[in-house]
Amino acid sequence: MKSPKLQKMHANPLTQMTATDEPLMTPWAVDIDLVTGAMAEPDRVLTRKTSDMRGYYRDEAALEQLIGQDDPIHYEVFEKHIPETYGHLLLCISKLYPGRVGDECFMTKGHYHTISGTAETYLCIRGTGYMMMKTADGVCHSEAMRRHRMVYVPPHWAHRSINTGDEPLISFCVYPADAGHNYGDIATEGFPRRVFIRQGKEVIE
Ligand code: S6P
Ligand code: ZN
Repeated sequence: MKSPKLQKMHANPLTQMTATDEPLMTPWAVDIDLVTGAMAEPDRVLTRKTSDMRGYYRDEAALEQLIGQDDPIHYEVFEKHIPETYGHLLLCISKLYPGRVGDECFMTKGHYHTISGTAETYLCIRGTGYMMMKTADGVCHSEAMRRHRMVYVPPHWAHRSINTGDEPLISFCVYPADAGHNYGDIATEGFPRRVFIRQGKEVIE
């Protein structure tokens, strides 16, 4: 448990205090298979099942049907333990499974960062889809995701991954460790565009 003084210093970059004020972290490394996206020995795995996605898809009946069948996993996030304080970088593997809710492609919930002025990079390792992004004043922008493509999510953009393919959409993500996740605002606002597969073709509307 950090002292209140240390937490305050890290919450405010203007103090010019850095993560080196914390106990010194020993450098470390992790093996990530760039073909399968598997992270060796993650410290934490966040799993979101279909039943965690109520309220996110257009076709609520189709979602309930899927939950009633076998409530499949929508996505998993594999992380290493890193302090969520100013100066550190969080890294994770995000694995979004293929699937449809009705004809809408499986997607992540999406979020703004709690510290809105923090960016994120997604390096796509496998799969195909989109990164759907939106600002608080309603500007929407999507970028294609495919193997070897990196998407830069600038500060102040809510972001959601969408899997349009038949295999997992896997990305390596890096972002400031104190960024935090704000799910509430984008859940209320919604993203202006959704992605569907109809008669074998992508439809964005
Ligand atoms: C974290 C980063 C990803 C997502 C993950 C799941 O900032 O953007 O690790 O957390 O793709 O998405 P979500 O919207 O449920 O957090
Ligand atoms: Zn993020």
